[in-house]
Amino acid sequence: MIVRTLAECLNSERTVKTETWQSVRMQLKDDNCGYSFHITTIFAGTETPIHYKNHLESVYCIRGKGEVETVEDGKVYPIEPGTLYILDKHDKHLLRASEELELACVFNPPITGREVHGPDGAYPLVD
Ligand code: 9YT
Repeated sequence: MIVRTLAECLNSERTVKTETWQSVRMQLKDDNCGYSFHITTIFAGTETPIHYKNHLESVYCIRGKGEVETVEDGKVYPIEPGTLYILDKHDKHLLRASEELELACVFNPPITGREVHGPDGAYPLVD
């Protein structure tokens, strides 16, 4: 079994920060489970364009307030504590936080830990 705490992962190479978000990658590919697990903070008042062309992702809101817009159809879905959104179609989306969002995220295939979003909002597929 593997046990980690958010606190110990925070002050380590598992934490990645950009202008609009910070993510703590608590579980990665090298844990050999077929998925990765992240606690992501989206900063208040920001919009992040994202398109995970090579990954499926589930995102559960723990805290905060925001919305996600799917670019193809312009639909806007509110995000509040208890909301889960599932990017089952590699949906291109815009993630907005009106209040700071704390999100629990799962990726399949797992992130290796080195990725930052490319200019197209995607992560490259490692393998
Ligand atoms: C909200 C969201 O897509 N989080 C994904 C994880 C985060 N962007 C990361 O760890 O790179």
